Amino acid sequence: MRLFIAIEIPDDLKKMIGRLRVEIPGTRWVQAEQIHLTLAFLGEVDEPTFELLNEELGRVKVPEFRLCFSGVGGFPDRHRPRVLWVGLEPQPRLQALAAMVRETVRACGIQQEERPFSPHVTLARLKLPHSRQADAFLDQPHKQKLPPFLVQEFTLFQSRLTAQGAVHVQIKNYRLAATADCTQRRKSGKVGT
Ligand code: 3AM
Repeated sequence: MRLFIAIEIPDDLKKMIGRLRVEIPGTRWVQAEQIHLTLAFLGEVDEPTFELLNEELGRVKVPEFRLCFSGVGGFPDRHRPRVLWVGLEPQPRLQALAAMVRETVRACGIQQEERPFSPHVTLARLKLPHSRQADAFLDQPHKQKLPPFLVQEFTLFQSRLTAQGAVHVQIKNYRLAATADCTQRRKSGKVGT
């Protein structure tokens, strides 16, 4: 099974993010329903490792937290973008979650890249590295348009490679630890810390 671990984005936000799409030559946009925030990419995992991983991921306990989107950007950088993304405001609990997830994955014998975790939601992949339209897209202020959301779980996904591209299937959700501040705010209809 080809696996990765990510934070699922609420459906209404996926739709809003999907609407950031513009016409850029040589660009493959991520379909709105597939939009996610990757914590770790695992690649092919055999059945015994999967069983171990499933058990160990259940032990990852970070308190729930709120995520706020920041502006758009490009990898490797905005002047030569191969990937367009929308970033997230710094959130120590997100960094802690990604570090624990990656450590758990490593402890299960699955190699992880050494590059530091750089929180982003991939919007599109570009085959042509430079275009006026990509420049214009990256110059737009998207910051205020996306509301924050509460993260209460993370998800193990299978990525099935098909002729139409990768299809993501949820395998299992892992709950984060509830916090008094988030619970209180949920009751009052506000989004938590
Ligand atoms: O969410 P993003 O776009 O950062 O690029 C793939 C996507 O990340 C990444 O895993 C996420 C879910 O598909 N991915 C795919 N193949 C990869 C690989 N061989 C990979 N990341 C690292 N190494």
